[in-house]
Amino acid sequence: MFEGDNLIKKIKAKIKNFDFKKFSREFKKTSREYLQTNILFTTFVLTAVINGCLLRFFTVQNYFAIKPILADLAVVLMIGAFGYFIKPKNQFKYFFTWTIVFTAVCVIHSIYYNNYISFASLSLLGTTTQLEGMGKAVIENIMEIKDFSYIWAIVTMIFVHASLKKRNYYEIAGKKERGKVRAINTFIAGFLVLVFFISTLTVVDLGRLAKQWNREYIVMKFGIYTYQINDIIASLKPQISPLFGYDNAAKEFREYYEQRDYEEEDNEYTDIFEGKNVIMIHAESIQQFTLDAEFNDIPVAPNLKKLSEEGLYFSKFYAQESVGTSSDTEFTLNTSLLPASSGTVFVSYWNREYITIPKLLKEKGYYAFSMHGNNCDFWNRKTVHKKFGYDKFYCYTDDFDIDETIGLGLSDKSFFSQAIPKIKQISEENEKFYGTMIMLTNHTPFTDIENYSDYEVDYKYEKVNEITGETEIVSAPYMEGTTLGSYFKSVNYADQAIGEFIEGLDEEGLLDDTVIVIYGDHDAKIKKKEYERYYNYDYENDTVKDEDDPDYVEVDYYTYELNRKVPLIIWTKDKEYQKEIDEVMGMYDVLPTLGNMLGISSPYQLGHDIFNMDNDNIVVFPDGNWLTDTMYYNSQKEESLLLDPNQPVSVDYVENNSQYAEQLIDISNNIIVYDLIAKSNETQDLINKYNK
Ligand code: GP9
Ligand code: MN
Repeated sequence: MFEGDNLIKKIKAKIKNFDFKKFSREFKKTSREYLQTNILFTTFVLTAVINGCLLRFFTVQNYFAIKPILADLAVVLMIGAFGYFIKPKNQFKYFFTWTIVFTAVCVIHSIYYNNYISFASLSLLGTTTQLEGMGKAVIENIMEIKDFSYIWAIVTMIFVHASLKKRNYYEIAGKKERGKVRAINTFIAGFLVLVFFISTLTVVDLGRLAKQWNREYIVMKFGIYTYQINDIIASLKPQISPLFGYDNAAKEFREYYEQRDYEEEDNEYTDIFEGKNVIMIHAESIQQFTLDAEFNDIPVAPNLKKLSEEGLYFSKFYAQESVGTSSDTEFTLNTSLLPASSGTVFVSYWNREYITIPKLLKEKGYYAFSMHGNNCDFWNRKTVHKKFGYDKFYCYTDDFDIDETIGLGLSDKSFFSQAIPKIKQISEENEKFYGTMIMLTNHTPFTDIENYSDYEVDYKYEKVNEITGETEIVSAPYMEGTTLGSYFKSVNYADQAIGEFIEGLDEEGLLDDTVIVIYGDHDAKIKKKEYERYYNYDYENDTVKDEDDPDYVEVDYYTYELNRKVPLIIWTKDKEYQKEIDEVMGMYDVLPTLGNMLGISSPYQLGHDIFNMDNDNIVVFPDGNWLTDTMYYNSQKEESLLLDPNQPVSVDYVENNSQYAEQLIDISNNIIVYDLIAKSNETQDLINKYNK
């Protein structure tokens, strides 16, 4: 007989003789004893884990998914374990402090998600002025009762503690509890849950956790607490990560630029604006759909509409911003790179070398300036603009008289009117110039505008008066009193300001040799449900049409995402170039496209000249989503929408584009984190020139 057979026999006998009843009795007894002497700890664990689920319920909506529950449990157990090193009568302080921390994490992310449809990142705390400025927006716009529902955990802990104290629980537990043993056992239990959780992860999951750009995905798979810990580590990354992984990043970077099949050919737009002045109008939060919107036959943005018809109008143009919003757009537009995967370039990676439009134009004898009516240090602009090659940044009280404040700072109308004499002077002192005008008034929460605007967003219609029998005009509130309604008023104001600016420039003769470029910097981050009212208003009953109504327009994830597009207009007074370009295009295509017209390009640009694309452009978003003329791909859910159902695509198409998107995000992020442009031999000569 073999040894193995003997062993199997023994095991079989053991199983046969195993007293299941006794085992289950003992298990029940031990569990009961455990629970009776660990009430506070159990409450702590349960409240934290339930809050993790609740947060996912209100945000990414996978509340019962097992993976994030395991991850939350592991984190809470391992942190909670240390509480057992404290005597029972003092343990409340420890567990309660952590309950407050966990609850705060949920509340903060819940509020943030409401507004940004993403999770907050600590790396944004880098600029305190950022917080000050956003404070108002946060309070006025985005807090909802559900964001505070997590506080039940704190209340429960207080309640449980009070009742335990009353029945002498802590003294009894103090006699029974062997703190160190319990601490170690609990920690091991947490660790085992963690190991089990890790065993369920895929390579993609781990890769995304490390890269941190797909925030929603991380919370969906790893839970909010792991996300938070990961985010703290990631926010230390600017200091730490350049110390690791450089060789790999540099190799990938070299290979990418050596091997990529990229050559911008000349086309009918090449050098058309060579030597002309350029004024870029950074139109805060203007979305493309506002150009076609009207209320009671009065258009919301008549000036922008007119400019779009008189110039080159890119009607499917998308910003590619991440958590750095305005600043990310400035970065992507000026460099044709994507924003940083964690943190923001303007705050954490501004001191790297980038090839920017102002630097490239300065090589051609331009004077470069930027202007903004808000705090000079907001988004660290004062430092960054200098680094990006602007000769001067005109900002707030340093250069403007703050004679009218709307929302976050100087009103756009005052900003533009004060800017004109400055631009006049610049034009007199310099042969040619490149200027960026960063608008401000149309910034969330849009409420201040109600005091300045007489634009109406109600619904006026004719109705027969039942008493007099006469037809009269009546008004239904429609978008009045809603955030989207205030937004339309605010866009109308911004549109007027742009109109006045262009008129003013013309009066000073500043348009004759100048190209005006207007771009929306990102969408207005207005909630989906606001659009439901806009598209489905029943004016007769002042309600929103029912979902069953045949005319009901559904605003789903894809409708919302596709509607985030912003206008891009390239306009000259002579209206020589008029065309609507309706291929999808991203912010990173501006440098290659406009650059071709001005005679500049960056060797590291990741976008393309849209006029060289044959309906095959791809817009890669910093969260890994991508858009082509054929498909919108949601990388968080790994789902997609086919834009033209008659044009099906292959599995390869999706895979190749997803890989391409990841590659661009990686290359770009490596350039940013490891300062690869500065370190590349090729660019050293160029950079020396710029920094003269
Ligand atoms: C702040 C303004 C707005 O000065 O540019 O920035 P945002 O909040 O859109 O990033
Ligand atoms: Mn902005």
